[in-house]
Amino acid sequence: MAKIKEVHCREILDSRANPTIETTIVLDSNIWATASTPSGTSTGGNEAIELRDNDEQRYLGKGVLKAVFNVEKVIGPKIIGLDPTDQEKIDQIMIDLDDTTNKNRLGANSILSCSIAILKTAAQNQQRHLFEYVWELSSRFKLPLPQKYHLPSPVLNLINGGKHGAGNLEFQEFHIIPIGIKEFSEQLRAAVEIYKNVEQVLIHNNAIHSIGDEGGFAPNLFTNMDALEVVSRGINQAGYLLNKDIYLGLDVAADFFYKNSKYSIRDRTTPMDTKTFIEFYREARNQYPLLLLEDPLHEEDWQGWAELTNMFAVDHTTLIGDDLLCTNIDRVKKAIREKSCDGILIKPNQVGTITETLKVIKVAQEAKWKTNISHRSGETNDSFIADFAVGVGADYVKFGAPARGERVAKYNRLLEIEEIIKND
Ligand code: 2PG
Ligand code: MG
Repeated sequence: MAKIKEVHCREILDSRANPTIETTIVLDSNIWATASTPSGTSTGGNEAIELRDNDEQRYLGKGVLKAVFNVEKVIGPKIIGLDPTDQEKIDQIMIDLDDTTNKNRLGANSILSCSIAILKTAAQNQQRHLFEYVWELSSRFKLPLPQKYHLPSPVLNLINGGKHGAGNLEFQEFHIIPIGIKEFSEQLRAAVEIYKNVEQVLIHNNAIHSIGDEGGFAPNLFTNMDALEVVSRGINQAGYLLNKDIYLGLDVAADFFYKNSKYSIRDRTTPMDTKTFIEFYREARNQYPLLLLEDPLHEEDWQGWAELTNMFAVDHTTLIGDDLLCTNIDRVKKAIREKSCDGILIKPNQVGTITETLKVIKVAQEAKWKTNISHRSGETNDSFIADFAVGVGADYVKFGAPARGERVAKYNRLLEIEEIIKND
């Protein structure tokens, strides 16, 4: 078996003009692969730490030269000579080297770029498709995989608010989920047609303001609920049926507008306590049934989460924990015990290694939760998470709007995987 021969790392840029890192691993068979790490902005309080230089003289403090150093000089020497198929062992070496609970010594960005690059070189060395290799790894980790490969349904973010949009909406993401359409390529086509129609609806209403971080429109509207109305009209205008072909979803990212134990949004004149905000959702669901509802409440509002999950179970709305869970196994186990949600957003950089990510997915799948593999708002053109989602048998993927290079790189890779699977 080939061994790791060289580990290189460099500072590159992400989609928001912030530096991030890219690691290249070379094997003694001269096979090599590169992986880069994304970066979030609406981050949960329990995420692993992304190491930045904080040197105001470079990139306004956002440089990542320390992380580059950690990959090349701290991690590199410890993993050179190792077998790249030994994912768990190598990830554990990095976890031990870091030796903190939140990766704040070496940085989750340093560690994750190595963890993914190792996986990619191993797959490449065996001349396997990346998703096939991830599937094998998932079986090694005893994930309850489906019978055969299937494409996850895309959750596409057409309107951006909160920290991602320069418009006036507090809710962060307004999704369409074309789950009523069978083939992935047709789901993507529908999403594009709806995206263009949503743009027309916004232009017609003089509401277009700008494009948000994830490629969706960032309008000024009277209320957050109006954005769901705009998306519904776009679906209709494009000739698709709401709640038959296309379903709606939200990432509320409620931490953003939670202050002094109250939720303040433009839909109501006064700030709401948890009980009143749950009532708001109760009314909203009659107008707009949702398939997925992510982070509807603050990440420490555990009691409220359990009440909402219970309330929405009858509607088959899945409550997805992102900031609530942070791909963190202890928080996931607590949420399973307390029935706080029934779905999880998976972001490898919230935890820092592939091994830890797979362990979290396993626990979530065993609890019969829905899994949604997600990009970050700051992305690169690395399409790894598309292969990863297929390889772990995920239900959904969330890669943003069907626009902008760093978003479509991932959707386009799923198109390719769909073709590979069909022809097999
Ligand atoms: C989210 C993500 C991705 P960020 O909240 O789900 O859409 O945003 O990467 O900024 O945390
Ligand atoms: Mg989120």
